Amino acid sequence: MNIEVLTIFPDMFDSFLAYGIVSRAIKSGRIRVSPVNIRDYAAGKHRQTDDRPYGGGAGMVMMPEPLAGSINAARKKDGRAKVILLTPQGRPFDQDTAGKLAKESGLVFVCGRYEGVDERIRSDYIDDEISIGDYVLTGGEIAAMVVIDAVIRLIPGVLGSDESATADSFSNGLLEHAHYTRPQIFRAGAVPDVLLSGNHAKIDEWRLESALVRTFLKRPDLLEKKALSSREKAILKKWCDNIERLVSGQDSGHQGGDALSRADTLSGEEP
Ligand code: 4H3
Repeated sequence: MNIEVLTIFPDMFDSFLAYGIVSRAIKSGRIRVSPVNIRDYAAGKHRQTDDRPYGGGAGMVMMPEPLAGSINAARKKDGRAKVILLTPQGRPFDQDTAGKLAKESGLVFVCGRYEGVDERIRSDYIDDEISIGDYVLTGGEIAAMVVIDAVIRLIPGVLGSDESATADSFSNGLLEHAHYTRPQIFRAGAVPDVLLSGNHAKIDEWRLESALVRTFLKRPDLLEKKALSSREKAILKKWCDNIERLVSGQDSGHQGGDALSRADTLSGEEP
């Protein structure tokens, strides 16, 4: 995949492109990322890229000519490339959008600064507007890095075989299960026995239960959107039943029962 990033601060991308999976994907030739200085397409002695807003008011606006020049140059290299503006007014970015963008042959990211880009650029040169969340940044560059990072890890071959498992962490609509590594005891916390058992069916079951419970506690909105499998429903039902048993035990004046500890597989490992 060919990615061009149009920005007045191309050097901001140096460290982003120099490390980890992103750098490896570039070295392997699976992606090419070219930051382009919009100023290279600006005219005049001062190579100005921003100007005062018509109608007055505070702040500056990105001038249309340098943006049009840099977008046209990118389009000339790859006529099929999709041109994306990073803006708080864009479509909310999510894993689903990342997956769709990963199938494109080329992407051009337009990074605004100041109050944003001239409206005629937005209407005539931009294919898609994306927002990484409901907050305002000083420029589109960090938002572009977020989108590029999420997209390239979904391109076939970019993740190694031992990394690729994490690719379906969000695409199954759930948060990931808890993770543990050595040591087996850290402060007061022990690694759950099931993870040491070598029983992979039991481990899969525990991980699905961990993912479901964490999603319920931290992001119930994700469960509402998701079509649950019968296995997933059964796991959540087990938690319901255990809580019901605990509550009805309290109603009949019973003290200190162990209904919740009967939620065997997780028994207190989840927050
Ligand atoms: C994107 C860009 C937030 C997001 C951005 C986001 C500065 C765009 C300026 C730059 C405009 C003001 N802020 N949520 N900021 O994805 O050029 O909007």
